[in-house]
Amino acid sequence: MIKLIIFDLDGVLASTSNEHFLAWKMIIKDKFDIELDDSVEEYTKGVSRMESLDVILKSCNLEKSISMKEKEELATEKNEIYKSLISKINQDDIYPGVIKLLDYLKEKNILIALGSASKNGPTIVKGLGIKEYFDYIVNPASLRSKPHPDIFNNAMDYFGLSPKECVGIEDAISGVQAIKDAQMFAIGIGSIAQLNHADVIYKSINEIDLKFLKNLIEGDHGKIS
Ligand code: B16
Ligand code: MG
Repeated sequence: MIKLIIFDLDGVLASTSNEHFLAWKMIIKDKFDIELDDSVEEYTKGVSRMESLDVILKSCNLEKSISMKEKEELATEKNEIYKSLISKINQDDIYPGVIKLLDYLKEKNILIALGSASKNGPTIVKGLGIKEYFDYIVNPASLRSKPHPDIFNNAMDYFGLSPKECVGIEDAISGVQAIKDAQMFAIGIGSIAQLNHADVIYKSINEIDLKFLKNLIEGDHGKIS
């Protein structure tokens, strides 16, 4: 019996993963005149701001030439750009199907948590107008980033539940790994090629089959679409 669903934010509830990477692209172009390759984006998803920066600097062969102080400045500036890119975020930015799914879970008395690596998570769900749906928002500040399971375990522990009672929904390879390492059921949102460790994969949240979800919630994990 499932009692808690833990949602990732960027790339699951809204397209804010695009703004994260756009902000990185802008700052790397501005500071180093380098065009960041789009293929790097996947490796920045679900990981913290500083870890994303490490991935990016490595992809540009810059990791050895930047001091810790410069890294902190770059990360701060990236966050300022990101915040300006999402400053007008509102209900129109919620992915199709999200509200229908949240309403369905509320109707079924399922607990809802936000399990995002983003320190901007609370501001974003407020801007999207969906903050009231969440029974708990994980504070990622002192937790290890995905692919470590800490963010998902934190939500589970808050409610005193076991992994079998929790489901995680993620768009990132690192996020699916984190859910599986927390020994929870993983719903992947995105491509089968990238998220093949998930227990079930949908192209978008709008495609999650509510009949399947009902079976999952009631304990029948066998019916995978
Ligand atoms: P911030 P998620 C993650 O959010 C993003 O996928 C990742 O690209 C970003 O670096 C991370 O949040 C930290 O975000 O700089 O706002 O603290 O996908 O776990 O919802
Ligand atoms: Mg994400």
